[in-house]
Amino acid sequence: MKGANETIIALATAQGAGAIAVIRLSGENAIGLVDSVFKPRSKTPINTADSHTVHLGDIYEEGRLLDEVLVSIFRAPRSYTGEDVVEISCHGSVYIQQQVLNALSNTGRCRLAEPGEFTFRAFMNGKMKLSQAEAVADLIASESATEHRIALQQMRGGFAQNLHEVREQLIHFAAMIELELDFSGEDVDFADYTALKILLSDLKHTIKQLLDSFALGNVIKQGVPIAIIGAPNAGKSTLLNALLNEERALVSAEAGTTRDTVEDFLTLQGIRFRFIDTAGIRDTSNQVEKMGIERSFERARDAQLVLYVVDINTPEGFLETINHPLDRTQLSREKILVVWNKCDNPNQSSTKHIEGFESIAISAKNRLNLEVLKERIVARTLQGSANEQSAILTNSRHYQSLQLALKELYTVEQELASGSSQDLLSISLRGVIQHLGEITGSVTNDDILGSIFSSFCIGK
Ligand SMILES: Nc1nc2c(ncn2[C@@H]2O[C@H](COP(=O)(O)OP(=O)(O)OP(=O)(O)O)[C@@H](O)[C@H]2O)c(=O)[nH]1
Ligand SMILES: [Mg+2]
Repeated sequence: MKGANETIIALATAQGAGAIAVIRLSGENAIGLVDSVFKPRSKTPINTADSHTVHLGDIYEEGRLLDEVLVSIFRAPRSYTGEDVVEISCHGSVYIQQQVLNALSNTGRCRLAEPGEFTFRAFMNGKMKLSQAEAVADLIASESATEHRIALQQMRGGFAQNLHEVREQLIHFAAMIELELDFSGEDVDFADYTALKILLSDLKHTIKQLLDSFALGNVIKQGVPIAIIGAPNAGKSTLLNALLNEERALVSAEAGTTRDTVEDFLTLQGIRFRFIDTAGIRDTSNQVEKMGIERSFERARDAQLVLYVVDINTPEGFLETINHPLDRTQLSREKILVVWNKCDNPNQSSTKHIEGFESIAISAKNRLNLEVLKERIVARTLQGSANEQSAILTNSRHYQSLQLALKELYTVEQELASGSSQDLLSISLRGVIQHLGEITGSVTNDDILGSIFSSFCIGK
């Protein structure tokens, strides 16, 4: 999804002849934008209206009445997305609804929302809880999404439930240990310590994996970074433009055109990518170009995948050039996808296989093989990261809770190993339960009591 500050617009309900359709806008200038085409009956402009108010009036485009509508105002942060939101309920035919939508987008001050983008914004603005994590899939996926979307969805679901189940078991153990305290002196073991150790070790593994996944979770929110690297004139900027389908970066036959990095978002198969065009890498005495090249290295290092663009007509220096960023940035070879560009030239030499690198032949200029390249980018991204993990952590609060839980968990393990007393053990175990509870729901001591009474009938 593109710029987060833009106002977005979409038809929010099903449309049909005679039905009422709701057009929703969200963003900084949503209210001002609607104000520019809306004449309220009350004569008081909606610009000054309070949050959660409804206004009857007419929508005009260039003096022409389009429809009589109801306009609902929701001011930030008290709205679905957390931004200023306007909902326009209009009637009339599908044609009229479309006209109203067009009148708003024709102002040039908003753009059509991508699928799930309202939810995405709600999530980014902290309007959504973990229990709604399934919606995260929607926010990054397009409606036409494929099995990758399902894969992502599955990755995202589940982990809260898993932690919840482990927490329940820990509560049971804590209850047993506390019971032993009540019977102290009688040397009875209610708790199965072997089972507890296994459970803790599994939990440790799960938490570590979740903590590791946080980097990827963040990456998904920010867009998976894909750096476009290579020698000057290889066609990096042309490739960026071709992928984005717009003239985003300057292209010229002169080597050293791109000095600073240029980046933009593109959603492929439901995954949000951030493509970064960089300055061509070469030895130069020009200070500005040098600084640009320094940036190219940085972007390559931070990227999830590096598209290393090589002009197929001048592939000779390939290994020297590629070794340069490899040496400089400790870039791992697995992160590189070699893109042989300019494959439209009839006199070109054939592509060379380079040991240790996956490569693909395209023509950025003539848009040859671009779809294959996109597919490889998606596949490499899923294979490189997502597939290894069953769940992705995206919330920094959960990240902190899990870190604390892990710390307490180490304490419990130490105490178990050193044969600490039950009361110490119970305190640290409760610590783990507490921090897990911060993610899955609240924990009270009643939970522990409840478990005692439900699983045990003391005194009977
Ligand atoms: N024939 C052909 N020419 C291409 C292709 N891609 C890019 N070019 C041309 O190659 C030249 C350089 O393209 P750019 O996209 O500016 O190259 P760059 O890698 O961004 O170059 P720097 O910014 O200088 O590092 C331009 O004249 C492009 O039109 C291609 O697929 N085929
Ligand atoms: Mg360039």
